[in-house]
Amino acid sequence: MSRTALRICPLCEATCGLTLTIGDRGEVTAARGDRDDVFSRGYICPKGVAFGEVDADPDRLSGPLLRRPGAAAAEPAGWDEAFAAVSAALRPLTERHGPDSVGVVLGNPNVHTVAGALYPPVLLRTLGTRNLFTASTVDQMPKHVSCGLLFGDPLAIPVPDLDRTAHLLLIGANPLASNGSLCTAPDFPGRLRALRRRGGQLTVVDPRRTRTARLADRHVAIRPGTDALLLAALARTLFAEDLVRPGPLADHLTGLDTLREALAGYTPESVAPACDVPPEEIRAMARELAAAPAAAVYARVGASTVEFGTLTNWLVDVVNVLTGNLDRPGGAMFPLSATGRAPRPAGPGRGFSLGRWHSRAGGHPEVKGEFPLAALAEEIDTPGEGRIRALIVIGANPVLSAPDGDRLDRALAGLDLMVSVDPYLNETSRHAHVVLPPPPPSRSPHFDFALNALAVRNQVRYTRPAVPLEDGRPSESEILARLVLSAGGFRDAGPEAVDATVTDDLLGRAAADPHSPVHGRDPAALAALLTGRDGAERRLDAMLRLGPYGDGFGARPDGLSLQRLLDHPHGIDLGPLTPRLPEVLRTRSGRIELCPEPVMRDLDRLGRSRERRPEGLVLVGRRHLRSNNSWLHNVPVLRGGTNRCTLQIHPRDAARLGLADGDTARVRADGGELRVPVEITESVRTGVVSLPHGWGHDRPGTRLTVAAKEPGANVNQLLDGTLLDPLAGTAVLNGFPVLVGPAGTEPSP
Ligand SMILES: Nc1nc2c(c(=O)[nH]1)N[C@H]1C(S)=C(S)[C@@H](COP(=O)(O)OP(=O)(O)OC[C@H]3O[C@@H](n4cnc5c(=O)[nH]c(N)nc54)[C@H](O)[C@@H]3O)O[C@H]1N2
Ligand SMILES: Nc1nc2c(c(=O)[nH]1)N[C@H]1C(S)=C(S)[C@@H](COP(=O)(O)OP(=O)(O)OC[C@H]3O[C@@H](n4cnc5c(=O)[nH]c(N)nc54)[C@H](O)[C@@H]3O)O[C@H]1N2
Ligand code: SF4
Ligand SMILES: [Mo]
Repeated sequence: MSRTALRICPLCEATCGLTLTIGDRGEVTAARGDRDDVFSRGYICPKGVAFGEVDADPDRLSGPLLRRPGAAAAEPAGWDEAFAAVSAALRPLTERHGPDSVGVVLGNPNVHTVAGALYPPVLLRTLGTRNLFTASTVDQMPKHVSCGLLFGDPLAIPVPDLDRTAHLLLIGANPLASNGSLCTAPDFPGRLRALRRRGGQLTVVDPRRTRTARLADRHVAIRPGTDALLLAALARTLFAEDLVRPGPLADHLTGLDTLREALAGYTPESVAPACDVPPEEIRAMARELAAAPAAAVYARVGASTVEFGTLTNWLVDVVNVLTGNLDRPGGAMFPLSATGRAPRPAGPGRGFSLGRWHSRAGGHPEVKGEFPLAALAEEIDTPGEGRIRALIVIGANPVLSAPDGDRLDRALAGLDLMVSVDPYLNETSRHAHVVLPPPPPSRSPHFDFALNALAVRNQVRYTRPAVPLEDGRPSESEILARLVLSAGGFRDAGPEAVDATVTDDLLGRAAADPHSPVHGRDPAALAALLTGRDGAERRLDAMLRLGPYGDGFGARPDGLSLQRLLDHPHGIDLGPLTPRLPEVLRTRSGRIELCPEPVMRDLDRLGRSRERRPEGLVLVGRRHLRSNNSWLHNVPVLRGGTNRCTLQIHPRDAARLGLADGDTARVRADGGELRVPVEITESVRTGVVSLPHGWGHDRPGTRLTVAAKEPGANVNQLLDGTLLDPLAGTAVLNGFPVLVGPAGTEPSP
């Protein structure tokens, strides 16, 4: 007899509620959209439909792998043996070489797991290392930096109020393939169509004519890497044409006059040649934004992993401010998540600083406590004291996702200890001495600690594991808690001690906080009130109850708690986004700081970039709806069709270079050379070629049976890791120069 179970989809940022059908043996036989889900209302995409296949991939590891001394490859081991091996290797290393000898790498799936939200902070505190690297520096770090500087909090990220806006200017994002990012919106495509239906306008800025661009009223096929110039000219036009209307925001701003002066030179004429966008079109875009009753500018990966990523993201919110659209319905608004910080009186905060310390080998400034992922290899392979000798990798595949995977691949092979928490033996985890595989998604709980803070509607949902764990198999939370123990934190204690310590700490701070609803209460008595089947659930309960909508442990009886969520399996709607200024601000001035000093310094570099006249080809990425970064190529139902690793090129460029459709092209850049099949298409503009990332599954020693059959090429091997946005340490993955030509000839620009 089959049954059904609810499960929030962990495969992208849209967080759709799914209804799974579970067979006798606990296998997922079908997945459909949960029509009663308060947020996703039944929406599902092909990846969600394939949940069962993703879940049951026979290449998923079912138990730990351990490389025993003298053995060439990792072999199956028991859980206790695997954790004992980690402790035995880790402690002598840190005692001898200090805490920074252990590096930590966190990848994208950590924003989609309960464990990834709850345990890495404790692990990092216990290790005491400054060598943290995450996928943020090949992704959204420029947004954290610009929001940190503007609003004083790198996590205060405004999202477009998609359902109420009248005008969306969407830059370097393709939600029809990605389903959205830093903007959690199940059925993003449907929400864009609804915008058009209610008479709103959609403008898309993208060098490719994507499916999203085809939906737009206006598609601007910009030259890659020049969006900051375009936005500077938009802002300048607003000033020049007296269209600046901050409205009520005016009370919460500093730097408006400085900004006007700083941008005065960015006339549409001065940026047009670099952007390849006519000055009149730039003026029209500015006027449309200013005229819309409510408008939002939103930019993502194609405007983040670029040379001026931080400036671009800063200008996005500058334009939102200048048009009065920040923090107003239909504009760009700050979500309020159920596990976020409860609102408190506004006032000056501690601000956000960059470069409080620097990396050992490359001297890179820390950003939000991290170093650039592009600099990981040099921290391992540059000899000397302080070098990374042990690495803990949680849900990351940097050999494919970061620049110069070949160098990182060699560096990983030289580590004294590498631990991977990963379901697959892939390009990165094949180097691990210990692989600790988390259970598949059907056996894991789901709560969106990170993504609810980026959602276009305030809502909260929790799903318990749809299928119980097999006996003896630890949850990912337990795996990470036991890693914390291996790092030496809690003498002889069990994994539950990790959660208890964090919870006691949280409740202790709340009880001491005069703004908290539990101020003055006994933390131990509060702890005794927590419910939940395990430490992770009790932590969730504590966060919900102390959060903005919480029951305050009885202070607000109808407020949220874990039990309330369990009583509402399809979720609880908390309403549309509401204005949060000035409470959300944490700058030292207590205002929006429009002209932060690091940004002002980088403006010169942007200004000078107008003088360059790029002639050769540049490369940009792309995503496919049935793919997800590097790790879904092993699922047969998600492969094939248009989901292929091809070099897209415009017919005119192809003819110029002597390339025919289906030919093998040679692509070369500073970091290396690749051979890939050519796909001639007018969907990329001239001067631009496009190659997706996450491919290159041809390294030996992996267990990716399906992916390895058609491995594709690793686009990031074209990069040598030196091209970074200096403010955010984020790798330039879009808009870098390449040489291209037919196989057997010298490639040319
Ligand atoms: N050229 C180019 N490069 C890019 C990008 C690009 O657009 N162009 N995009 C960048 C972006 S936006 C990102 S976010 C990064 C992503 O970079 P990564 O996070 O390094 O890459 P993923 O492919 O998401 O790899 C995630 C790893 O997690 C494992 N995994 C899957 N599910 C789970 C789970 O439940 N638990 C755990 N512990 N592990 C799991 C997978 O097997 C895989 O090894 O790539 C970046 N790289
Ligand atoms: N199906 C699927 N969904 C995913 C993922 C996936 O791999 N597959 N990955 C997930 C992750 S980790 C993330 S971060 C999100 C990313 O979500 P999105 O940001 O929507 O990602 P992309 O689809 O890569 O869209 C980036 C667009 O930027 C364009 N672009 C490139 N360079 C430039 C430029 O210089 N200027 C402008 N204006 N545009 C440029 C590209 O042509 C591309 O269309 O997607 C998430 N969802
Ligand atoms: S859109 Fe994203 S969250 Fe929704 S079903 Fe597809 S992969 Fe899952
Ligand atoms: Mo990402």
